[in-house]
Amino acid sequence: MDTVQNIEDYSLYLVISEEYGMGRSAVEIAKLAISGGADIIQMREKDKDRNELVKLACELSSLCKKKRVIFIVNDDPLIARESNASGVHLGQEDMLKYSLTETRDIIGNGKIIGVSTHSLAELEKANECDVDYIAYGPILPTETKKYFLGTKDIKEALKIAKKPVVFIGGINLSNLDEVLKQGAKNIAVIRGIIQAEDIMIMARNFKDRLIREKEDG
Ligand code: TZP
Ligand code: MG
Repeated sequence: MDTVQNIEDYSLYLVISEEYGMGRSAVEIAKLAISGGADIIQMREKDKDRNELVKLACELSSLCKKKRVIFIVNDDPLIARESNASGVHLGQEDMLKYSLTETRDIIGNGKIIGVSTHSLAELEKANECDVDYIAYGPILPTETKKYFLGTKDIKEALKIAKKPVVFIGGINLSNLDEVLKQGAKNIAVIRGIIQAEDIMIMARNFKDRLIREKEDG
């Protein structure tokens, strides 16, 4: 069995959707971001068929394994298992299709389950479930969602969370300080990194800032 791993504080979690990558492939984006210091890569592809998803997940999974980076598959525990990913990330609707019990049965005990939450009530519920981390957001305006919760929720979320929280939504290098000032320890990013001209340097800038926060508090 794989060793149990979970996300550590001050992790940089990159969510990859090729459609936002300005023509760059998910593998290319992942390689650059890992060179820059990304700790976790999630495959979040909404426009691919199952065969394409499995193929890409297997490629990303072996790349991440080589680089000792956590690899998470979005939406589908079966694809996470088929690609030997580190874990799976489920949205609130995904959990209607695969309960957390089924998901655990599919991916196994040594693997990571993360869930999306969009309110403090959802976060409190996730606290009591078999999940390893909780994503919370969108905390800032993002093109992906029609609303945002605001960075003031960060402190509140951390007060009640019993698992690592990853904050997501609209985070970029310019607002990262504000997000960290509110106490965030882990952040997840799509556009702020994958739309950078130089993905490696951008990932490195994010990671350096997280390391500084870890060292200086
Ligand atoms: N869940 C909440 S916000 C979001 C997801 C998947 C999108 C985050 O994308 P970006 O580009 O970092 O705002
Ligand atoms: Mg989903």
